[in-house]
Amino acid sequence: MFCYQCEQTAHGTGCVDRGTCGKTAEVAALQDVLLRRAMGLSVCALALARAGHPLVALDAFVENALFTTVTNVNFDADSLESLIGEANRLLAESRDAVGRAGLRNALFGPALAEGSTDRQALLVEAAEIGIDARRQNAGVDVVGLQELLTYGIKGMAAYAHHARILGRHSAQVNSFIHEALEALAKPVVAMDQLLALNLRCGEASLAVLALLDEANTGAMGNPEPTSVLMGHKPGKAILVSGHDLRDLASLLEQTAGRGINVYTHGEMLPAHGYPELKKHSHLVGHFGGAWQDQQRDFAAFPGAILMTTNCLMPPREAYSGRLFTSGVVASPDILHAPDHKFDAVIAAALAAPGFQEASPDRRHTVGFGHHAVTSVAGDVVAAVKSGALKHFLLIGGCDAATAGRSYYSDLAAAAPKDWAVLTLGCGKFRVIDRVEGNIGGLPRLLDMGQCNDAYSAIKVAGALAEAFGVGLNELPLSLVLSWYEQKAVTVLLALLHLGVRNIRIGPKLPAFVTPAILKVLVDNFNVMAIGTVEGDLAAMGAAA
Ligand code: FSO
Ligand code: SF4
Repeated sequence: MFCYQCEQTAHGTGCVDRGTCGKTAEVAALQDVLLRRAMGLSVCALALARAGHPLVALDAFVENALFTTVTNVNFDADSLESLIGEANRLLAESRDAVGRAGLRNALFGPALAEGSTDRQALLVEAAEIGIDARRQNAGVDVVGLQELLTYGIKGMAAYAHHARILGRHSAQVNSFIHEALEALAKPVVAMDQLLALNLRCGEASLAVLALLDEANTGAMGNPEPTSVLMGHKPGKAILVSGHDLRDLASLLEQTAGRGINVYTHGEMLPAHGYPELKKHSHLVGHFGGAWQDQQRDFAAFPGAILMTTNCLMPPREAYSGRLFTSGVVASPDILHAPDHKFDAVIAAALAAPGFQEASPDRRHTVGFGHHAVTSVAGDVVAAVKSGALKHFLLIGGCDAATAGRSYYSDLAAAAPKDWAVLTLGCGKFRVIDRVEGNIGGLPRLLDMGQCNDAYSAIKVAGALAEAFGVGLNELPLSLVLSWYEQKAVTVLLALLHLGVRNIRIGPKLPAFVTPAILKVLVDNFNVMAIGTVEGDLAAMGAAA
């Protein structure tokens, strides 16, 4: 195997025997093959679409296949093998449709794959298409750009999946995913073409963030500032982690009146701000920290646990019997709750002891999405004009266990008292409790939501730029992002598409960003690695 798609890649260069995430070489290989099948399906879909016969039936499958290969989503070889079987079937059907349309000549590479499901044959195929083999043929820079695009569309697919289960999809988003996969199916593509595709991926990424915002707020209402208990109450309990609001909504409905309290974990914390979720009085609080704390948090949680998306870690025995996955998440020997039906989760919660006592009443306020913030835009603009509010500092993205991430906590704590701190993604757990006080009636810390709610930050920045009559880069706004997995790539590409400059990224730069790729990012966008807290704050303040 060779995988360097996330920040915790071994030695900062690549996982080769087994993933730091726990992914086995076999699972990595099957994920590579599944991605290759998705490329084949996209070649077919585009051949038909260009001839005026769109094959939209493939869109959802391709999204799910890509999402399945995101870090910490699927550790289960058997489920990957059955997805590959389904892909083979869809590919054969699609090829037939292409043939019937007289377009067989448009097919190439992975679209022509015969598609075995024999495990050994799949492992051999994986070795031929993997990053190692491709780097030998095309070089590290081309493959680096191919992978940047791959990770961009993996994140897009995850967000598109969430939007789709809430009833929204976008032809623009799906056709870009197909187009990117078609380009990735070609053995060699020129660097400048790959660069252009990556920038276009930013445009499509912005579209998918907007789509998911529409889906979430359409189904759940606009988030509103809400004080959340960061602890627990006595009683039976279910903990819901991941990003899938639809799963949480279904679980809340199915547990109504059952005497079970529901808690959020990790990236589910912002759910408390949505009117359609917070209306359930048994959604009582948030338990634990970010995803990388789950082995400690889940072991300490005396109820059932539902993991709706990444980031899943290999489960510990202490809680594996009361852990459930849903959606595209899978892990060997962990029960899966299909189709938003949670009877087994509820039974496990009732069988577990639950909390005996109440925790201290620690609180955190969520719900500062673009709707809430722009509705007080007048106050914010007045605070800036009066000099009470000097700077906006966005500290967010995805968190992980790797060293160097205390930078984000220290940065938040050291930010001047006349700076507002915006946060989002699971990176927020680094800044919660580090920023106190209010400016102009607003709290200094504004929690905007999940990682996809970077869209809210973009909307707010756009509204401020308009109010002050300046461009985004002229605002007193600094972006300091933490990255871990592929959704962070999607968000970064969306920001670059908007022309946002001077973004700081850490705790270290991705392994797939070669010096040549970094040079392009620096020359065009002045993207930079995080430095020291003091140095970065001084530079941000001076640039304001
Ligand atoms: Fe975090 Fe995981 Fe939301 Fe990521 S929970 S790391 S960017 O999946 O998606 O922020
Ligand atoms: Fe390694 Fe990350 Fe790939 Fe897992 S997802 S194998 S940790 S690079």
